[in-house]
Amino acid sequence: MTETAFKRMKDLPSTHLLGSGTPMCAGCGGLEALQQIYDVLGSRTVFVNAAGCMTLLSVYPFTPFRGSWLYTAMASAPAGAQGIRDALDILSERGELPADEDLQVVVLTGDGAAYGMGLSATSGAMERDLDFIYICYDNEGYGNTGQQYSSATPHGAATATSRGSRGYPGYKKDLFSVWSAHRPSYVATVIGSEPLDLARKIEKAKDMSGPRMIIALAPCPTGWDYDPRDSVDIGKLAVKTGVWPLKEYENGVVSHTRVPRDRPPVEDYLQRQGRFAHLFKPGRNTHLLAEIQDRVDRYWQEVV
Ligand SMILES: Cc1ncc(C[n+]2csc(CCOP(=O)(O)OP(=O)(O)O)c2C)c(N)n1
Ligand code: SF4
Ligand SMILES: [Mg+2]
Repeated sequence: MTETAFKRMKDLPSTHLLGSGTPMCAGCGGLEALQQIYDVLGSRTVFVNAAGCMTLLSVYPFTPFRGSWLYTAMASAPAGAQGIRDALDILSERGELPADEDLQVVVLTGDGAAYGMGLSATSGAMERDLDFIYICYDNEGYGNTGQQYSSATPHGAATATSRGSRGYPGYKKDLFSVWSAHRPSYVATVIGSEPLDLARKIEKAKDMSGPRMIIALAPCPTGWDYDPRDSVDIGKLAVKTGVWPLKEYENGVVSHTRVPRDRPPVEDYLQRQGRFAHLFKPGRNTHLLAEIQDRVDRYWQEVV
């Protein structure tokens, strides 16, 4: 990129994340959420990123962010965040960092890192009451390496490493509860297709201190196998059918920010995605579909 083009990018006022020219898939639900989140957080943010799709946003020495970016090993992003927070605090104590130049430290990882490989480092960071925000964009698989299953993959989904008529035999880990059990300042689920709910939660997190944990379900046309133009519809269906509860944890209390009434059948969500096609063709897997619906129903019976 020429210096003039770089200067022009820096002058653009409309959005904090400069999306043009990024090598992401069309319709990426993770990027959709990140764009909205960054617009609320603003450029006084340093992202600490573990390997995943969003890493492709950064091509050394450039990123599309107005703020800063640090890349870490996959399991270590929260440890990297600790180092940055400590350095900023030391500068501040020495009087070398004016308050209005302090940065919000934000971990950005996929579900492979958040639900699995980086969970130990995250647990430690919450235990130390690290002042940071963690954003997990959850595309329910190891997307960047070809959508192998992760601990966030839903039951029955086909992935590169769970093929066959029943798909993934495991169950999606309840990261919201795992994180909440650490009693951090804040935990919330969001999705880019519900922008007002997302903005309200990120604004709230921005004004708090301590560990603030966000999980954004990230519809992924490439890994979930659907037309990129359907990303917003599929995201909305995840919420309407009750598959993706929108909720928050604060001071030991979990509250739902949207309780879907008259939930359409989960099938309406599953049918739109090639990763669940084996549940419908060549014949309906009635047993598995009923099991998936039953788990969602039981979740909401306990809520209301
Ligand atoms: C220790 C380690 N193991 C494996 C990899 C290879 N790797 C790079 S990106 C990636 C997928 C990460 O999945 P996730 O965190 O869900 O992010 P996504 O790719 O889905 O955005 C993997 C396995 C790595 N970088 N480091
Ligand atoms: S694989 Fe999925 S999460 Fe990764 S860039 Fe493509 S759409 Fe986004
Ligand atoms: Mg992933």
